[in-house]
Amino acid sequence: MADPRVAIVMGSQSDWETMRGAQEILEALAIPCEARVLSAHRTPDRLRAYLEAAPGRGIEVVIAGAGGAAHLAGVCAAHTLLPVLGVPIDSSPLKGLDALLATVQMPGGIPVATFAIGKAGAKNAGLFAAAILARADLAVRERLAQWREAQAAAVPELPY
Ligand code: RP5
Repeated sequence: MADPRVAIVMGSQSDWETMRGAQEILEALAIPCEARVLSAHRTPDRLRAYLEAAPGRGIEVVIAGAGGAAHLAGVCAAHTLLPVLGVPIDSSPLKGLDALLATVQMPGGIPVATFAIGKAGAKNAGLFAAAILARADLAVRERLAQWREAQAAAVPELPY
């Protein structure tokens, strides 16, 4: 298998059901990726070591999904210059609104690109990672264009 170009990290195994949406889209676009459970508060040392090694392993984009007081994406961004795409997860009693605010409201200086709460956010983060790679990778750009065309073709014109 090719070396992963996109890292999908999440705070808990319970986030996988949502974050697999990012993996599915990257697989559909033939972009190698890997998924890891790395918590900003439960496994901070493991998270830091992973991020520090990521660029040297060929990782170009980090997708970070977390719920609750979701500091994972911000902590990822603090430890790497790679673009970090944050996905708020609706795993808490506040149904992801807490995670959305925690992820999107980064103080100036350490940016996190924040996506929609839940599965749509995970899917779009995967597509956005592909768009980043497509800037310098013609083959990815062509596959992304084909994917968009197929999506458009699958939308019926009539509502009934
Ligand atoms: C966050 O707490 C995780 O990202 C997850 O969304 C949430 C709940 O985690 P578990 O208690 O299910 O492990 O850190």
